[in-house]
Parts: sequence; structure tokens; C-alpha cells
Amino acid sequence: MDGITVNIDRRRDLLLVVDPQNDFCPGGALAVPEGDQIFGPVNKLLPRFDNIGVTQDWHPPGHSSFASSYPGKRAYDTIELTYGTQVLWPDHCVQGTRGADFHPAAELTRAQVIIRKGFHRELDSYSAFFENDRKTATGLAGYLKERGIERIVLAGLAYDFCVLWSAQDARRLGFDVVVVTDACRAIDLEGSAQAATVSLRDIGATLTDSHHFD
Ligand code: VGL
Ligand code: ZN
Repeated sequence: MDGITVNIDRRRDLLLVVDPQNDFCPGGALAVPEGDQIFGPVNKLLPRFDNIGVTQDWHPPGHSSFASSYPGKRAYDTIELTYGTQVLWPDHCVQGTRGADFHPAAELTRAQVIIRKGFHRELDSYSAFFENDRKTATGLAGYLKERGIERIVLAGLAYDFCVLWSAQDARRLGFDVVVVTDACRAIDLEGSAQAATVSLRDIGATLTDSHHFD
């Protein structure tokens, strides 16, 4: 496990850094345990890639994924929305707030595309490609196809939500997928981190760590 060597192809590969934002790091509104530990591996990988994308969770106040939008509900409860089961989160990554900003440790100046997601009030978006209805596109797939990208190398937060869902959609869209496990951290709700690893293997994603890039 975690030992497969990946040869970077600067033309066809894109490094996608998922939601490297203050609110997902220690001290943030939806802090992922050790979330800030990803930046060592992420910053080591960034110079190795010519094609770099970033996603930014970007919710309006009162977003439908916030527990505070439902009287009587608490964070981490679930509800049924039109598109299926939705975990309710603490208010996080509210548009224009410091919590929604990229973490200062992330060296993202060479990123060429920033995809904001989760900005429709009634619809959450974990994946970089589609919102949680799995139909509303973010536009990233078209961008990548026009740029000739064939493989997505994923790092970021959170492993078991936005990274996982991005990997699933990327595979469905025909991209090869590599997940850099030490450049990710999980929220881990009821075993979701382990379940994510099983799903990633299932869909044919390559799991490796940042030491195994050639
Ligand atoms: C995420 C929960 C809510 C993530 C975003 O980035 O994984 N998780 N919003
Ligand atoms: Zn969110």
C-alpha cells in the first residue's frame, strides 16, 4: 500500500489541490484533524507539475448544508434533500470570509484554475466536477479536456468527502486518478475514511504517497 511509483507527465497530468482552506484546518469552523499537515507534501509536489488546479468551497450564508439553516438540527446530523442524504455541517467557508481563504501555508501562486463550488444555496458540492445532485457541472471537466489533461493527481481536504467525490467523478469522466494519501486528511465520520479507501480502490484510483513520485 502507498508504494506505487508515479511518473509525472508534465503535459498530461494536473495536480488538483482540493479545498486547502482555513476552515478545514485546525482552528477553523470545520477543522479536519491535522488538516494543516498536508501542506508539507502538497508544497513539495507543486513545483513538479506544470498544470495545477485548486478548488475552493464557497458557500453563501444560510447554505443548505449548514445545520444552522434547520431549526432543531445539529452539526453532523443528516437530512434528506431532493438529491439524497446530506450531512449537515457547521457553518464553514462562507463567501468572502477568512475561513474561506486559502491557508497561508499553501504555495498556490502557480495554480492556473480555481474552481469555486457550493455556491448554489440549495445544493451542496463536494466534487470538483459536479454538485451533489451529480448533474450540475462546475465546468472543470470541459476545462481539463480543452487543456488536454488526461490524469488528475489529487491532494487536499477532506479525503473522505471532497477528495473522494472528485476522484469518483474524475474516473466516471474517463480521467486516470492518483490520490496522494499523505497530502490528504479525513474528517472520518463513522468510518468514512476507511470506506473512502475501499471506494477509491474499487474505482481504480491509484493510491500512493508523495515520496513515490518520480
Ligand atoms: C467538505 C464538508 C463540507 C470538504 C466541504 O472539503 O471535504 N466537506 N464541505
Ligand atoms: Zn462545504
